[in-house]
Amino acid sequence: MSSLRSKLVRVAFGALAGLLAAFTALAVAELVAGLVRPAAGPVTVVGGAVIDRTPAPVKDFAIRTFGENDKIVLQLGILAILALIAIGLGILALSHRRAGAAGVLLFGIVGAAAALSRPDSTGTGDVLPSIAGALAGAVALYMLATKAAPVHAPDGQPGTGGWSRRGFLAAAGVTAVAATSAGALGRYFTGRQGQGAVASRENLVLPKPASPAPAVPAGVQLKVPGITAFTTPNADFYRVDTALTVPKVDAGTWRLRIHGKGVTRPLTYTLDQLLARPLIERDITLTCVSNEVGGPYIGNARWLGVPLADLLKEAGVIPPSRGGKADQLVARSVDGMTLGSPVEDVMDGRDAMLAVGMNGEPLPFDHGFPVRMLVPGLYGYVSACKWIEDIELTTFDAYDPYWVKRKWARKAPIKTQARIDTPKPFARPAAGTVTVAGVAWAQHRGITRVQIRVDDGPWQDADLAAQAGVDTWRQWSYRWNATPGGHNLTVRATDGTGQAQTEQRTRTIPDGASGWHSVFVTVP
Ligand SMILES: Nc1nc2c(c(=O)[nH]1)N[C@H]1C(S)=C(S)[C@@H](COP(=O)(O)O)O[C@H]1N2
Ligand SMILES: [Mo]
Repeated sequence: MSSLRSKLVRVAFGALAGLLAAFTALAVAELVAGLVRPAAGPVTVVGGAVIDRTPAPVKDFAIRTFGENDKIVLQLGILAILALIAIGLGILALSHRRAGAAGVLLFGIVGAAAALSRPDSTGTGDVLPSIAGALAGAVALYMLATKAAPVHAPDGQPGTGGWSRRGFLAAAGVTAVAATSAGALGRYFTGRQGQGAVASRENLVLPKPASPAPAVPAGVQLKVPGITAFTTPNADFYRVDTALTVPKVDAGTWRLRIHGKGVTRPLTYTLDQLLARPLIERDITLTCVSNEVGGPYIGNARWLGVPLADLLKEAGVIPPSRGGKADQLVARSVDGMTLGSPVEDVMDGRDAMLAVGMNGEPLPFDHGFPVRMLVPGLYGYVSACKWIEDIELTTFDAYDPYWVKRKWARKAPIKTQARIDTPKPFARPAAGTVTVAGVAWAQHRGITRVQIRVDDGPWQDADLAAQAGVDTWRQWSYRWNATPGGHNLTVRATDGTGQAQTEQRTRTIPDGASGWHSVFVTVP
């Protein structure tokens, strides 16, 4: 056998040893996480730590480019980098076993540090998966590298291809099987913990609202092909959060604590206690501050929930305008996310709520089961805490929540926006009457006017669909007499205070994108 070929085979085996060691490390970490803390799996904590440190423009780019797949892309990226490093360590271990194994251990330390840095870290339990995984991976690499070491002839001369391929492959096989079993067992434990939550959701019967949603006027939904549905089905509702694994909270053990500055009666609620209260049902449109002009991160649902202002009043909270000391309400989720809303907005009579139902069913896990917060008129990151478990009254001076620490605005009311849903950009509608249509929103102020401009022509009033309420988006349409050629269609809205939507384009950071949406079409 040529020695070059035998060298290549050894390098390939080194790479395989490295990959198997990494696989073992991840699988054992998965097993330990499954036993102690599912949210502390190695890829989850490293991914989470990456998200925490991602600069806002990059995060925005990722959301825009990969949309709701951003987290899958991130996890695949982490795994790809890990695989490359593992291959390198495996080849290194062929000549320097100890160094290779030490390299694997180093990754355990990185993983442990990432776990501790997560906002939902609870301490030592979080570092165990990474440390245990790294130890197992280091042992596996050391052992496999030993098997791949040349067998020396009795006279001290390296034997020609004398190391035992068969011995290596047998060890590799045993490692692979053991690691796969550990990983599968870990998945099983994690899954079993989620099952309690799944069952608690399936068994949850939502009470009837004491205050049902006001009847929606018949004309809220235009019959224009291509226009967004007035009510967004749960399965289509946009999702934006930092959670790499969606928290699966058991409704039976869930608690909500209300405490902090000016709270004279700190209280802890169970879900049953909340459900026993008079519930309200409202149509509310939720929007993400990361939504670009014309973007998709907006949805409208019928929410069922507990009026939040009532709970706060019972706890003794007084709004700042009546002398209350706390001006910021910080909501905290089970995964450590923090969101801050003005106490004044929450208590000014709008339908701020702790939602338990979404379009007639318990909240989907993706959207915050068992309870999330909603404040009509505010972007999601300053109001819509999913998987909420704690409400703390404080001040804007005293505390900056998660996104505010990352340069987003402390206060962020939703900006007036209009979006053209049809025709689509670069569509080729036939000459003659073309229906231009879409949605406009200015939550808690309402939409009173939408105008369309063709090229540089005059602004023309669009026809407004019926308005369900000031907290929802409103559909509009415009019959355009399309003439051959390329045309730019631009839309702008006016809110219920009479304020016209600004033309000035801004970025999403720090407090939401502004500017007019336009679409270019060609009439053949
Ligand atoms: N726990 C938690 N709640 C959260 C977030 C999050 O990352 N974690 N993201 C917020 C943001 S930025 C938005 S826009 C809304 C999105 O809610 P949705 O995913 O149900 O559409 O949830 C908010 N609540
Ligand atoms: Mo958001």
